[in-house]
Amino acid sequence: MVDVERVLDEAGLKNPHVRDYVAYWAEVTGADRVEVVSASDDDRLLAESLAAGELSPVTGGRYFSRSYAKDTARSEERTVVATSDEADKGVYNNWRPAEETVATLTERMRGASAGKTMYVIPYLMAPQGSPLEAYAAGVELTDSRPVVQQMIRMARVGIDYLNDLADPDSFVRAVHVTGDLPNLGQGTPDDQRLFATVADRRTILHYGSSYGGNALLGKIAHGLRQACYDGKDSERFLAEQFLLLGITDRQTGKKVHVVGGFPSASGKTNLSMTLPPEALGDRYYVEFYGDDIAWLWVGDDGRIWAFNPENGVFGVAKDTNEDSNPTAIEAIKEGSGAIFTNVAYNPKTQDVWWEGKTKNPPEDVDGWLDWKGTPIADRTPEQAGEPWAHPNSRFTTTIANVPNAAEGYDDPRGVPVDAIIFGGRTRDREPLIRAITDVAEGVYDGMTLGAEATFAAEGVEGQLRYDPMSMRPFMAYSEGEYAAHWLHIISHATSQPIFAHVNWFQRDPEDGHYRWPGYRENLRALLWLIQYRDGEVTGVESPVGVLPAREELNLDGLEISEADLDAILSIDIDRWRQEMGFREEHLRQFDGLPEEIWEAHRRVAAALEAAAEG
Ligand code: OXD
Ligand code: MN
Repeated sequence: MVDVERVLDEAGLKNPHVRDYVAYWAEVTGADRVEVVSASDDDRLLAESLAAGELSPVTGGRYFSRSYAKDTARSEERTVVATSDEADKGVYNNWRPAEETVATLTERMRGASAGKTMYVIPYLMAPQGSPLEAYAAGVELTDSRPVVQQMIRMARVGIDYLNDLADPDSFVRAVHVTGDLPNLGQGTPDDQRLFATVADRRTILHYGSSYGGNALLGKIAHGLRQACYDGKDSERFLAEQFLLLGITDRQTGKKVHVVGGFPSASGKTNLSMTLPPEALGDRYYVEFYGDDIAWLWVGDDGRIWAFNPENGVFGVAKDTNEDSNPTAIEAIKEGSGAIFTNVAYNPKTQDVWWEGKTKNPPEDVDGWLDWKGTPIADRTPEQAGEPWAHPNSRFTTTIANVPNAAEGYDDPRGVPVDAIIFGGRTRDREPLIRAITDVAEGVYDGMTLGAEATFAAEGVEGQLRYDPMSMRPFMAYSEGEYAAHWLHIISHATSQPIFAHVNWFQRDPEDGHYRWPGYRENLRALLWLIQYRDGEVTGVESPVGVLPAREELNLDGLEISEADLDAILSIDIDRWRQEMGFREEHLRQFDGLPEEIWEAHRRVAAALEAAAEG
């Protein structure tokens, strides 16, 4: 038996509730050792992991890790939200009763950390001193040392965050047990993995994975799922899978902040870290606050305020390069301490590579191993086309490494939000940007957000996979109540942000080329939005919002054809009418959707019918 009391005394961990919690789970999991960690332990833990072969060195003080081959992504089917109130059941949250979920997980975790160390990670998902601090503290217990290193990059980690809580019992209890990965039946009917947020007990129990998205409990389980629940329960805030960025106009001195939700693979990380287009670089300065999570609340001044609860970036490596995201490349360069997971690795040169890092893979394949550890040189001709890196391979780095990180990213007051944008991935219907000033219509737009199914097999051609507010995998309670809570929070603001829907992905049906160049140029759409909000331009009314008049969009230094510009600054009424039918079906799934949302839907539908009649 570990002498938990002694370990906690030695670590100076005084909070009695935390002590009881650690002692309880040390006993259940049967860990051989308990160790309390802080960010200052990073170097020592890295050295231990290198010695143990859990990490491999990458040039310039960076690291590589490879996870078990069947454990490389979040598992949405195995992820549940549990509470004691069945009314919390939604369409997407895989609701389960709290009691039996805790019992099942306690049994799975029993003795499962035998022989291992249980690390105690006190963390805060907020800048210290923020008005939402009561919802931000947590303690993750994990039996994986690489999870500790990732948490140190992704959250504020240290014992002081726990000893000085206003309410010493108000911390999230987050337990991560890896389990015997080769024997968990991943993807079979007897899958043993289970990832539960027991939201009304503020307890997170994740069993059966060491992949970051399942194992870094501060990020997705606490920062999104638990906080989504707490925000509603307290009626104080929204926790969303949103980026947060700032744009400063050096000419006028005006600074604005934008938050935005984008379904996976719709360019959220790239936009969050964007630089201004080359030709506008002297005038505008873009600052990074966060790429994945924002908590939003109404400030004393009646505006919506936001911060990013994270302290790092857990980004998808694929297609990250000097053109798509130069700031990310800078944030993971030598000296950054970045950790790469499931990329291709070369132990001889201590280099890493992923698809899209450079146009072609390294020419000299000597030493290169694919993400499974198989030498590239040994590939058969049939295997030649297989990716070197896993498509969900990742980099983990702290925000302080991002070159355009905002000076105020750590400010506990957060920043005022000027615009809330939603962005899908749509080839033919969504214009470049449409502004929405009505709050209910803005929330309605978020509830009908989606991305085109990537393969025809995933859905009907032209029909979206809906992902309300980009929260589909993180929704903690029912969608109807979720929409009501949004309306409640936003309409309490006396000065409301403008909403908009953006789409960088329209294509020419003839040859398939993207009509808009994307990446840095996307800032042009946001600049128009702010001008529209400030009454500097009038835009063009449409049934689905206000579009930029072409002369209003700043196109300095951009080459784009007239045909492409026409297409992205107009709407296809017939495709929109078809979409309204899909939306109706989608919204009907949700019990208790507020009448304001249905009214918004009917208003848009009626405007489209009127436009069709001409
Ligand atoms: C995600 C992530 O899976 O941010 O959404 O990692
Ligand atoms: Mn995410």
